[in-house]
Amino acid sequence: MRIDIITVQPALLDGPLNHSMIQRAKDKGFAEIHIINLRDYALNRYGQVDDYQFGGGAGMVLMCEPLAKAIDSLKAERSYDEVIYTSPDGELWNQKAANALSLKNNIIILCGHYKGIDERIRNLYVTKEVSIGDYVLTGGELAAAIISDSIIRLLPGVLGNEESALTDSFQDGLLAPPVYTRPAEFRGMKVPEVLLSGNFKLIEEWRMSQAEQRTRERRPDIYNQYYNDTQAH
Ligand code: 6GU
Repeated sequence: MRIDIITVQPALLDGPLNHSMIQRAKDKGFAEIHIINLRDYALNRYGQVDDYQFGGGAGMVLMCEPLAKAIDSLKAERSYDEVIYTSPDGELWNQKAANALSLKNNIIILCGHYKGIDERIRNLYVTKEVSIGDYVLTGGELAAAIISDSIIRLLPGVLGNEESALTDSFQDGLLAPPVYTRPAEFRGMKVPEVLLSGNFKLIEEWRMSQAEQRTRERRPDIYNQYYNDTQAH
């Protein structure tokens, strides 16, 4: 899979996508991430990529021409499955959306900045608008990193244990159950007996009931969805 991220702040993406699991996914050839500096497509030698908004008001808007040039030059090389725009007014990002995008080959992520991008670019090029939550960020770069991370870790082979993505929180519609490691007793607190029993059927039942209980208590919205889905089967 290839992800091209168009941004006016490439440095913000240096850290999060160049370490740990995502770096390993790139090293192993499962994912390619290319950071495109929008200023390489600036209008003039001053590097201009934004301008005041028509109608007045505070805040700059990313201009049509640099964005169109940047996207066109990528599209001249290969076809893209999605052009994603990161913005607080997009659709809320979730595991289902990450699963769907992990099946694509090439995607562009356009990072919003300042007041956003000219509406005509959204109409002409953008196929999907994504928000990562109901709060405002200074720019879309951190959102692009989160979107990329959540997609790439789902690609087959990226996680060491193939099963571990399947047992994530949300993957079966529930939050994950509690986990424990050594020591079996810490400051008088013992690991639940069942986990030491070696009885895998009992362990599986315990984990399922813990996951259900935790989801019911913490995220009734998710629990109701899960409950309705399992009743329907
Ligand atoms: Cl995707 N971008 C910005 N700038 N703010 C956000 C967001 C995205 N998602 C939530 N807040």
